[in-house]
Amino acid sequence: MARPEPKAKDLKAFDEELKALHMTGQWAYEDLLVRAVGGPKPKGDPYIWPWEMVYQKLLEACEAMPESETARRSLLFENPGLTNHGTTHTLLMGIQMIKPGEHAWAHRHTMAAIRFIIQGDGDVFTTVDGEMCPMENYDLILTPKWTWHDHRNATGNSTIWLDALDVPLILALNQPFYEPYPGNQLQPLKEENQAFQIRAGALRPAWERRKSVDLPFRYRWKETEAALKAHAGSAGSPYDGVALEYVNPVAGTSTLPTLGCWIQMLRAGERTKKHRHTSSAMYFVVRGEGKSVVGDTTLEWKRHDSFVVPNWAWHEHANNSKSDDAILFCVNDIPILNAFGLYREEPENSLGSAAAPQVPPVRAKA
Ligand code: 1HN
Repeated sequence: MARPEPKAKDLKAFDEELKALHMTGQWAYEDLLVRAVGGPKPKGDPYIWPWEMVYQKLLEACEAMPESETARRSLLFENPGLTNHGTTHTLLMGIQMIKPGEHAWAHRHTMAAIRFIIQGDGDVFTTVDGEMCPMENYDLILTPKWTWHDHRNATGNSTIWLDALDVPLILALNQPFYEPYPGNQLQPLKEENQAFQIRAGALRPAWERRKSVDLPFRYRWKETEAALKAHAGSAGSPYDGVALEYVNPVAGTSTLPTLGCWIQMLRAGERTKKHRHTSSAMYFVVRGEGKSVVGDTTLEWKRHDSFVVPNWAWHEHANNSKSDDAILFCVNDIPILNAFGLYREEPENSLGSAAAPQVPPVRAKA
């Protein structure tokens, strides 16, 4: 006796059945994979936060937001093209102001942060794990993950700096831990001879094992500017100009495990070639005027503006001046991608347009 033909199952109905059982057939992922031919869509929009607007809002924040224990008077940049909080999908940037006599209480968290000083006189301090770091204009100060940090302004002037953190990444990984400093608002200071800062130079205590990650560190602008000058005659990168990376002073690795910081000089009249990479970047204009073309958007920037370049977006930078250098401070997520071998970079092809992606044949849908 002939066996009955197995009844063909309706795929749509079967998908619904699987869904009710909290399963999905791999075929439902096929669309997602096919859409990834040629790489991701840039996550978020190119966007610029002009300095005059930000500065005005910081002044207003001083009226609206009192000195308040462990909270910070930091205005954070939200990318209009993202649904979660963030300047990019991995990074968060903002500008913070601390008034004369204020101090922001100590706390620590698993989010790593950097400060790039915009207006400081060296008598205001960020204290990191008991080490006082003077805040002078354009210094970079690291507050690595899980280090105690507070900010103290005993001067008569307001101090302003740029904050950049890996908040969106840490939240996406569901790794937030936070602790206000117990009891006292200020962490105690280390003896000077205990400070890490003096252990990271060319002469180091021979009797100690060196700490090599998550270092509290201050990169002085004086030295950064001198390094830029020293490299000014170099070819530099065709895509980023004279770009210097702030490296871990002990291991020579990225600035922090999740954050890469660069200082980039575009010399008078310099215009970079177009490229794209899988990392995202946030920029702060230290000096000069220019423009960055990101995808179809032209961002015209000048001193102290902040802007963002989403990942995998084509972009190029230009210094508008024929006589003066422009300097950009950049924070990127390259270290995150490098940790997993995911960093990719693509130049614009020689014909002046994006290389066409190789599309594999797609199985015909039933
Ligand atoms: C933070 O701890 C600071 O310590 C600044 O100054 C900005 C943004 C998000 C989360 C923590 C600071 C921050 C932050």
